This record gives sequence, C-alpha cells and structure tokens, in this order.
Amino acid sequence: MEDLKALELGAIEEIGAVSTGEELEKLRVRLLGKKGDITSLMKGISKLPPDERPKAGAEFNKVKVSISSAIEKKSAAIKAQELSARLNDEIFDITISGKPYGPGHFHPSCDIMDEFIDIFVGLGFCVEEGPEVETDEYNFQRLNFPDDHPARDMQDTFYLQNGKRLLRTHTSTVQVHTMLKKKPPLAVIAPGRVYRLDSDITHSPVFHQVEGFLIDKNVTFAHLKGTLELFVHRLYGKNTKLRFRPSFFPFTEPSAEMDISCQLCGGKGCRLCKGTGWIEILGAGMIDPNVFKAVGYDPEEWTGFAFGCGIERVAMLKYSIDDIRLLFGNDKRFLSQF
Ligand code: FA5
Repeated sequence: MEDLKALELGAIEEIGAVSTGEELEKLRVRLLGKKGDITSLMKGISKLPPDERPKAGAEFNKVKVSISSAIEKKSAAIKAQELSARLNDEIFDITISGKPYGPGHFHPSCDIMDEFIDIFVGLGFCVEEGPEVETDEYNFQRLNFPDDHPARDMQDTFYLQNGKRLLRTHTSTVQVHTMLKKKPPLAVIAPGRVYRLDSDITHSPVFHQVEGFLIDKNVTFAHLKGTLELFVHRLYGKNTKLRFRPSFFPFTEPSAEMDISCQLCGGKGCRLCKGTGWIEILGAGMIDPNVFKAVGYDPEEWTGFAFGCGIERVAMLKYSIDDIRLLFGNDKRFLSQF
C-alpha cells in the first residue's frame, strides 16, 4: 500500500510537469497501460492473505481513477493552451476572396430519366411509383414467378429480415400495385431505384429502371414495337437501329429483349458492347394472362404490353460511357463533363 501511495504521488507530480500531448500520452501508457506501473504493482495482490485482497483491490481502483482524472484535466489544459497559441500565431485574412463554386446541374442519369418521362408523358402515359422494400408476393408471386421457379435466379435478390422482405429487383412490381388500385384502360410509366447482387462494367448493385405498360382492348405486339421505336428515335436520333430478340419473362408472353446499336463504336464492336455492336437496354413483352388473373382483371377482355428499361444503360449509350460505375462514383471531374 505504501508503494501504491508513492506511485500515486509520483504520478501526479509527473503529470503536472508534462507540457505536450505526446508526452502525456506516453506517460499514460507507462502508468495505466497493460504492461504499465499500476498493472505490475497489482500483481502483488495475489501474494496478500485472501481477506486483505478486496480492500487492496479497491485501493488500486481509487488510485487508477485519481490518475486518470489528473491525466484528463492535464490533457484539457494542454489542448486549451495549444489552441490559444495557434490563435495568437495564425493570421487569418478575411479579405481574401473564397473559392468560386460554379452552378450545379443534374446528374446524367436524372437527365435521362426526365427525358424518358417527358417522351412517355407526351404519349399520354401517367407516372406511378411503388415501394423499394417489397415482399415476395409483389416482386415474384403476382408476376407469375411460381415458388422455386428457375427464373427467380435470373434476378440475384437482396433479401431482408430473413427472407420476409426484399429489395425490389425490378420496377415490374409497380404493374401489380397499379393494377390492384386502378381499373383499365391504363398507360403508365414507373421510374425507380432497383437492387441486384450484380457488379461489373455494365451491371451495378443499385440502378434505375423505368417500367412502362399499357392495358386496353386489342393491344398487340405491333403497338409495343411502334411505341419503343418512337421512344428510341426520339432519345438517340433516327439513325439508331433497334432489334428484338426472343426472351423469357414469367410475366410476359411472348417476351423479348430489345437491343440498340452501340453508340460508342457505331455498331463495329467495342469493350462496351463486348464486340457485338449491340447493347441490350430493355426487356419487354405482352402481359401474361396469369398476371391479369392475379389482380382480378379478365384476361379475355384485357390485353397489354409492358417493358422495363435500365436508365444507366441508356445513359451509357447516349453519352458513350464505358463503365457503369462512373455513374455512381460522384467524381466531380466526371460529372462536370455533362
Ligand atoms: C427486368 O427487370 C424485367 N422486369 C423487364 C421487363 C418489364 C420485361 C416488363 C418484360 C416486361 P431485366 O432483368 O432484363 O428485366 O432488366 C431490364 C433492364 O435493366 C436490362 O435490359 C438492363 O438495361 C437493366 N439492368 C439489368 N440489370 C442491371 C444492372 N445490374 N445494372 C444496370 N442495369 C441493369
């Protein structure tokens, strides 16, 4: 106990004499650290008779608290001293003009989204939105994805709450929400953020889609093709070629994917289009009768087309961007080019 008292007095004296933060930190480690003076002295407790140990332990704790608080006080005093020295030394010229900030502008993905919406609103479509956190029912079941259907694997899903909820993998969910809320005829576009476990130069784990669907009597694939052709020619110019490839989506029958000629290489083949000259921008098709049944529409009476398009892909093609990740990096050197 005498050694402990001596250590405490010595420590308080040394703390008082320290003049920099660095010295204080070294002293703290020497006194209170794992291999410090107090820890070494504490080892002696085990040699005491058992009935004296609790009292000795309590004494050690008191000394630790007293040294820690002396260090804290000293640290605050040193910081205050350093600040006042800096304030005295530094010259701050308030007459120097600040760094100029240029006017901001929209992100290229927002520009494309707005242009997309404008084109379709001009065609009489109205805008609907849906939640980003969804249930299996809206993302899959009501879109005719039966349980364990292999098409579920095409969309690598981020699940939440042990699979009870998920981050929507596509904006086709808004088809279901809208059909449950409204009666046909309908012409809707649904822009929004979607999520997939996917990452490379043309795939991002979070990206934007615009869903479009039109439900009326006697709608045919020709209406779908005509609408998309008009959209592509408005957005990219009349010389842009487009092609449809047969595909599969559980919620459309027949289904197709639409490619447009690569704007980066003019169709010759490059890194972006993986040498093919074409880039896929959307999936589309005629709404499957099972989707109508799942929302209570009569499939004998109503027909419709739907499509879902990746906004970043469209932006990449329009502005010849060869890596989708640039659109999410928020590097001002990149963004200032638009
Ligand atoms: C779908 O998501 C369907 N819901 C589209 C659809 C809607 C089909 C209505 C039929 C009717 P797909 O998984 O192919 O389909 O994605 C559609 C588009 O999203 C792709 O063409 C592509 O442009 C874009 N896309 C897909 N995955 C990514 C990703 N990880 N990063 C960026 N864009 C992506």
